[in-house]
Amino acid sequence: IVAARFHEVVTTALVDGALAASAQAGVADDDITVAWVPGAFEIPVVARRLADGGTVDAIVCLGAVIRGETAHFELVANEAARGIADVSSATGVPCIFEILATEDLDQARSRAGGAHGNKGREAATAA
Ligand code: INI
Repeated sequence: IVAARFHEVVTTALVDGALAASAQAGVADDDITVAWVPGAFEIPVVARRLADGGTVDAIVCLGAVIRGETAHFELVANEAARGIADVSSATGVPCIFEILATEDLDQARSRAGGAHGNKGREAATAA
């Protein structure tokens, strides 16, 4: 799991969901690594490092990008998506993309253990 600290109230809930789903699927705690990065923009470089290490079967990428009043939102969301897809295709290690991109914090929270489920859980299940 590579998770961004930015909007940590959301991303910790995503990580919790991913860990719970992994445990339910029979994955041992010792077989899971959780790497925290500052923001979604930094997820691809750490995912690449893990993929190149050759010790992981899949990488679950978790983050939350929430629209602000500048183009920064688009840049971060787009580059994270592109970077994660690049890691997958370059290394052959499946990288699950679950970086929430929402208009506001409420929409993000509802997808991190709220009314719309927990996307971290879905990501780990996909992995
Ligand atoms: N990072 C996020 O994970 N989510 C955001 O909403 C966000 N916004 O909007 O600024 C964000 N920015 C930080 C970015 O990911 C990098 O950490 C930063 O630019 C340093 O490279």
